[in-house]
Amino acid sequence: MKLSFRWYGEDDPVKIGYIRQIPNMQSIVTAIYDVAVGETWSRESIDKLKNMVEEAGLAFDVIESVPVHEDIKLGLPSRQAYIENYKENIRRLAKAGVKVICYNFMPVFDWTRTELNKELEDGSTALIYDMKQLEKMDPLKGELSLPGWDSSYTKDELAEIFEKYKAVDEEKLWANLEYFLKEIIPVAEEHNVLMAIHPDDPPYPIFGLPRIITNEKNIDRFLKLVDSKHNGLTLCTGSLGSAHFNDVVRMVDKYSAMGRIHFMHIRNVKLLEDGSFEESAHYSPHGSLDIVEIIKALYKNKFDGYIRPDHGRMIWGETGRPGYGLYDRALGAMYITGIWETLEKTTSPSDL
Ligand code: CS2
Ligand code: MN
Repeated sequence: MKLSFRWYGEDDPVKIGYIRQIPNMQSIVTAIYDVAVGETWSRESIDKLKNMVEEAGLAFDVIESVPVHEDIKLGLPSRQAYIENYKENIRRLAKAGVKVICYNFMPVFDWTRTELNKELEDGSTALIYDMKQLEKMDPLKGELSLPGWDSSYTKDELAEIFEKYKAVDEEKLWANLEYFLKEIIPVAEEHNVLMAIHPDDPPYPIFGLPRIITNEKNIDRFLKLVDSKHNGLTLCTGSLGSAHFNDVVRMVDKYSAMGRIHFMHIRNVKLLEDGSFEESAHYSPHGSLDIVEIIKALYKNKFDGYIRPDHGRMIWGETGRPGYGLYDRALGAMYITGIWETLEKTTSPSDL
């Protein structure tokens, strides 16, 4: 496995030099943030980013994300131009040495939470998702906006997009995803880039919009749409693990054995009975996921892709981007490394 860390570029309050100081850290996971969704990324800005990462002594080999334009998800005639741009981004990133591109296919909204600073028992704060709160949320009204969302839409534009999604049910979304994959995966194959779709977070429809990368049955279907290693997964334990119906250890074992996981997001969540959840420390006893069993499954299958600690809590008075402070993610990185080192020193993959 190769340990990596998400960095939001020069404006990130977490300095890249600090990331470098985390033991065993190898790669930076980043993106170009000042280009509108669907446009091409300039070669100059890709090279500039690559240089910053490499000057810090880290590798520039994972991009999260190259976002997918809404017209592609909606299957509109205008999608073709955006797909061509997407292919061009794959080519340009491959040329800069990128090995894995993470993306998602969630209509309109990326990860969704109901509170970003919930104080936990120990005084740390975390992102939470409360079922009852969510039922009361209406993204078309009020000022609601989350850091994972594309904030470039006005309320009127958002209302228009919702209107367009009325014609897109789950089957239509599958068809649009298949069309997209059949266009881009051959380009990824040619340039030796591994595409890695991120599951929907949380893994079920919200606000009446369809979501399909949600459970084992659907991920099986996804992998068959284009049966190529280059059509792979970002397996986000926290996203899949925030629903009772997903057995995350089983999914990690199954898909890593198939060689289809290229990128792991390791996050723990405390899942409550009604489906609400709190993001927790990575340490297994603090959440509902058994991180040791998850890493064992990867080790057993000789996983050699990238792992990054996903969202962390805010601890030790840190302020910053929700979920993306330095300290708790650094603790997560060391926890992952510690489990991996223990396995390497005590266990052979074939014993598992
Ligand atoms: C990330 C996602 O912060 C997160 O939870 O895992 O925002 C992720 O970057 C996207 O869904 C991938 O396209
Ligand atoms: Mn994730």
